Amino acid sequence: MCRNRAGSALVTVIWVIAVLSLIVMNFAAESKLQASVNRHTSERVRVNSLTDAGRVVAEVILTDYQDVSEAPEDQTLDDMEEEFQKDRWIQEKRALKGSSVAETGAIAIDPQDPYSGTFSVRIEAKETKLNINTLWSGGNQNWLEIWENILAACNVPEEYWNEIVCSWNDWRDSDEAVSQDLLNDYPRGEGGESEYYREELKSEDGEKEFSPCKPRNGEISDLKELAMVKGFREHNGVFLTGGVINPEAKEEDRITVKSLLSFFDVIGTGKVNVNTAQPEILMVIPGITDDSDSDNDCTNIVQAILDYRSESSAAAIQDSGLSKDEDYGSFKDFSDLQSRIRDKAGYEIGNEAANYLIYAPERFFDITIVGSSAGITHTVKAVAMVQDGKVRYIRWQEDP
Ligand SMILES: [Ca+2]
Repeated sequence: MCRNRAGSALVTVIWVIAVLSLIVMNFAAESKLQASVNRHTSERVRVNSLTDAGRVVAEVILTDYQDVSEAPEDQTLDDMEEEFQKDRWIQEKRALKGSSVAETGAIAIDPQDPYSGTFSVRIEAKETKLNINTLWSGGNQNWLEIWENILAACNVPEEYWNEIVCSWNDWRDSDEAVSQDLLNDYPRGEGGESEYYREELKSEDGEKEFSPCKPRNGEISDLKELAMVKGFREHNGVFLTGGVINPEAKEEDRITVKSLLSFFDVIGTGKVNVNTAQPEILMVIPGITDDSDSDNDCTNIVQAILDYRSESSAAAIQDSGLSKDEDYGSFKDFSDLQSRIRDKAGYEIGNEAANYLIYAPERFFDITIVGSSAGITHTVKAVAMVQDGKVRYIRWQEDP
């Protein structure tokens, strides 16, 4: 009896010790974890302040980039240094004004301290591409012509055209009627509505599977969504990204397409800024593009636009006897564009182009800010609007 009691006391003591040591072990593990959480939190706070710094730089560039002058041709290193001392972001402002894109590269917060972290900023003007949400049967009048121009410019074989355009139209329109033969000059093909997307589908090569989904039946807010759309699903989405559609074919039979995505945006009026858009975008605009009824060559028209809108070609234009003030620089409006290209270069821009062009300085910008410290990266993707010298954000995504 007595022995039994002593035995059970011993068992109790052993249990208490076991429980206590478990608690101690847990406590030790937790404080170790807490230390690592603290470290992570402080790094996190640091990268957040890096992206904050990037946001401030983006706003500094955006607020007055329109006012900077082009760099003088005979600028010396000393001049550049002097400019840089006056305005740290002069190069980025010029780049944004001249080519619609500004990139800072990685900037160290404290160049003396390698652990202080870096941030980088990239700004790209919007309205230099076409808003795809406007290119459907309820949108722009010449939407089919624009699609044909883009598909041709990307070298997409004609057998795919009708299916791509019908599928996009069905994804975008609110009804459930399957589009057919929108581009009836080309081989048949059709779009797809809910019925098509109801089941899991395999891509042509049987590799990629598409989960059941529903067509958007409205505006899309991210171009990535196009990868789900019938027509764009072909050949693993190569029409969107660009590349070879038949890599298995012999080299001479391979077909390379350009990225359709490079023509599109999801924000904007559906018009592009004639003063900043890239030549390949201008070439697909109705009225500028090749027209078989006239002798116009869109390459020449677009070249003339690029020559006239650029201040750096002023010298060449002056050599041709035109006065500097009125003949180069940004186009003010459609009649300015039409008359300068007609009178000075001898090419005709069709009136329909007026529906697709804007002339004012950009208002919308894509901004990407990356902060990086001790292996932790924080990315912000934003869309900003600039009005009356103020920057407002219409979209803000952290670590998208
Ligand atoms: Ca639909």
